[in-house]
Amino acid sequence: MSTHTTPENLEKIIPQAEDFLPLLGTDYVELYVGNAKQAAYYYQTAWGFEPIAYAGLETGLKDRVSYVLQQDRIRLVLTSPLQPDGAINQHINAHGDGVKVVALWVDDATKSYEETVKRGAKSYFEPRTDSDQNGKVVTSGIHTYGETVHIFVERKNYNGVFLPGYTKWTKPYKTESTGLKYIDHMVGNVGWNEMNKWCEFYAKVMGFAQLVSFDDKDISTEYTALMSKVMSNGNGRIKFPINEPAEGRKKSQIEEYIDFYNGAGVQHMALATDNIIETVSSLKARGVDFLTVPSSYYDTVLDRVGEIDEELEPLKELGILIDRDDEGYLLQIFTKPVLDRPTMFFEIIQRKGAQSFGKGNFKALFEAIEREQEERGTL
Ligand code: TYF
Ligand code: FE
Repeated sequence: MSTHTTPENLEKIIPQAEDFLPLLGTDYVELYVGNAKQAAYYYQTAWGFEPIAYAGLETGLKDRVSYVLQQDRIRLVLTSPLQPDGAINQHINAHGDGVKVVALWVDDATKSYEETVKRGAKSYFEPRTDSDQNGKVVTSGIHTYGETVHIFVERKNYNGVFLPGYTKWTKPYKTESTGLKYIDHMVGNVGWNEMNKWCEFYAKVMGFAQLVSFDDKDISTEYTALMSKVMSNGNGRIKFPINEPAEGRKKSQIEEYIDFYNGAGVQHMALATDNIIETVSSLKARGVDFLTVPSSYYDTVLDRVGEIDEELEPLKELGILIDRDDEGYLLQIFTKPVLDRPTMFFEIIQRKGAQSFGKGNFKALFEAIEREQEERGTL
């Protein structure tokens, strides 16, 4: 690990006055999927997201449908095409289900567009204003790695359910939340030797700073390797680690992703909880599959991380991993891929002071991923 800067320090290093792209948070994450109705059911039932908004045939759309679900500050949009051809079909054809849009909540979507395009961002769409009886929303978009895009959302003059064009959507049964609060970080996998290019994009075009860097020495197992740098925006609310494959004795998990996703894309979303034991117990009870580490991990973990508030037994039972840095500790666990392709997965994270990413768990985690790769015959 070469540098470690906390979000608090970052605010000092990058004075707000110089932040040309102030980001208020993640506005939503949109996935293009083959069957949005069933994906919405999965995120509602298994993950505890609540139905919020809908757009489709009933609202006048002819070619696509979108469902919006929310849990605390996490908002997901699931979009499917209703006709052959077009950008959504092409995206699904190339990648399978996956994240198309990482939307960022801003105060000024026009300025966000101008400042980033001026610095070299490739335009996805120019600022546009949409309105309905609830007010108006300004959006604009730029491209990032692969076919993924960032949309800037300015909603200060809007009080509708989601965006103009969407109608309120409810279901006759109530979803029990699983205690997920916000998106802690979103990780991109990029191709061979592309990590630095995309980190520079986040630095130069979006004004992000590098928080941490991991090289293949930090994170290689006996077989596979990867490299990773964590980029963060000025106020530390948005953290985007970028991974690239590294040469190892066998196929890197990042290469496996790139092969199956057919290019760069979002690898995992880390969702934060205040009570990881309850959250993971409830996700497991609803059928979400997690990676497991050998029980021997728990024989020595407390020697490594020291005292923690939680009892070790339930953590061991659930397979939750623990790591510590100089600011505190964190608890984390990773799902298996949530799609048929070994592409996207989720991380559940509870931070107890630590602002790092679980470096002490990398080896155990990557070995768990390799066991899955082995079963798939893709190692
Ligand atoms: O986001 C992170 O950096 C951690 C660790 O393929 C990680 O969650 C890094 C790479 C990877 C899986 C997990
Ligand atoms: Fe992560």
